[in-house]
Amino acid sequence: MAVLKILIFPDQRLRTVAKDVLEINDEVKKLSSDLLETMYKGNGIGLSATQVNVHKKVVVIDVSEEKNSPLFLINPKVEILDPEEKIHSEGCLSVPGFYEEVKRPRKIKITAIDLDGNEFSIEASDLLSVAVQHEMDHLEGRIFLDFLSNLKRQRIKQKLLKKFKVVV
Ligand code: QAP
Ligand code: CO
Repeated sequence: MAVLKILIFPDQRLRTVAKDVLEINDEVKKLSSDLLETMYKGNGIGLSATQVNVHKKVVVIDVSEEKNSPLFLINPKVEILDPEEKIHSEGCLSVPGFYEEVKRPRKIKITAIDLDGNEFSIEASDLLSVAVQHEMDHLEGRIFLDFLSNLKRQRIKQKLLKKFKVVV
């Protein structure tokens, strides 16, 4: 396993749309375990391949307290089960130090492939629902800051540009 370098907003590479994984091979398994290690190291609850500059549809999530229940989502698809929007405070390992409230549909059904190549579906609400929607946005090149006002996003951008060496 290896800890990978995480792209920091406003790095334009975070805007790349990820491609479907065509085969669950050793490369995808290595990427998944590296993503998990990178996420745990950063005290995150979710991380997408996009954030480590690999543009494949791979996401890892672990919303457990004990950090012992990783969920790997390959080629995830989402269906909204309850469109009623719920507000949740979100952060992102690519936007360190900033948390903002975002509204999203409260209940979803996720269908994805696991690391054995089997399709599975789960229903999610609460934190897991937020985390899946947040990470799936990354695969489409979207960031939770896109849901904020331009003013708020610009302020966060300026602060991160000052603090980190961001490639724009
Ligand atoms: C996405 O985010 C998420 O600013 C995952 O200094 C966030 O793991 C889904 C993190 C909230 C649902 C709710 C952020 C770590 C981690 C930071 C994360 C930081 C250190 C964010
Ligand atoms: Co994120």
